[in-house]
Amino acid sequence: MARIDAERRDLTLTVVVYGAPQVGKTTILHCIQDRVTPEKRGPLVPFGTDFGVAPMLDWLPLELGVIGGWRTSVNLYAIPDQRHADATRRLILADADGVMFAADTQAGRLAENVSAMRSLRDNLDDPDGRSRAVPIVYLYTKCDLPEELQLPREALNLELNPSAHPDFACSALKGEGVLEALHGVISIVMRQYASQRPGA
Ligand SMILES: Nc1nc2c(ncn2[C@@H]2O[C@H](COP(=O)(O)OP(=O)(O)O)[C@@H](O)[C@H]2O)c(=O)[nH]1
Ligand SMILES: [Mg+2]
Repeated sequence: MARIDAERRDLTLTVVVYGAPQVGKTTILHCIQDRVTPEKRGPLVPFGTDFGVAPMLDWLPLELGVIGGWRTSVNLYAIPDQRHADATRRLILADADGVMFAADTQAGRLAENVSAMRSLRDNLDDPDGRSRAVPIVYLYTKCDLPEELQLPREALNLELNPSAHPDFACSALKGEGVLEALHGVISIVMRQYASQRPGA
């Protein structure tokens, strides 16, 4: 949940990029890092690189400036759908104000995307099984690849996004669609906060 300092009007959000291994989560964070002026972001930090496995998470802190009168920062995390990161992802997802679900558009990766979506839902449930409605947007990644390798957006939405949350075609390598998706999820989170704290 967001950390709020009402006196100083500081708001710190947690946004998670979640998805199967190799969908491009770390590349998405690099893409955002490259496009934000250096004084508005920290370094990209990978955590848990021991044991020769992929990092348990990447962390990128961002300063968004003043939004609706609040000085707003974001802790952006990339978390893999991988067993070795189980405890970490539960902890961070429990704190998430918004999620960017990254799904690889390649047809051959559909099963992994579906499995990552299921584990996201499980991990967002609280311990007594109630699901938590966290704002979510979908990033359909690697849209720079040849068309014949990719599933159409409609097919991906049918399998992964039946509730029709906002979706964005993106290429983190080319820098397309990523900032739009980040902006999309933060706008939804900020609208939600404004409606929960009218007049704040
Ligand atoms: N063609 C293409 N390849 C990408 C894109 N984003 C990531 N990749 C590649 O996909 C692989 C996995 O990327 P990475 O960011 O490490 O995935 P992660 O495991 O989800 O963090 C790497 O070889 C990247 O270069 C993209 O937008 N287009
Ligand atoms: Mg990674």
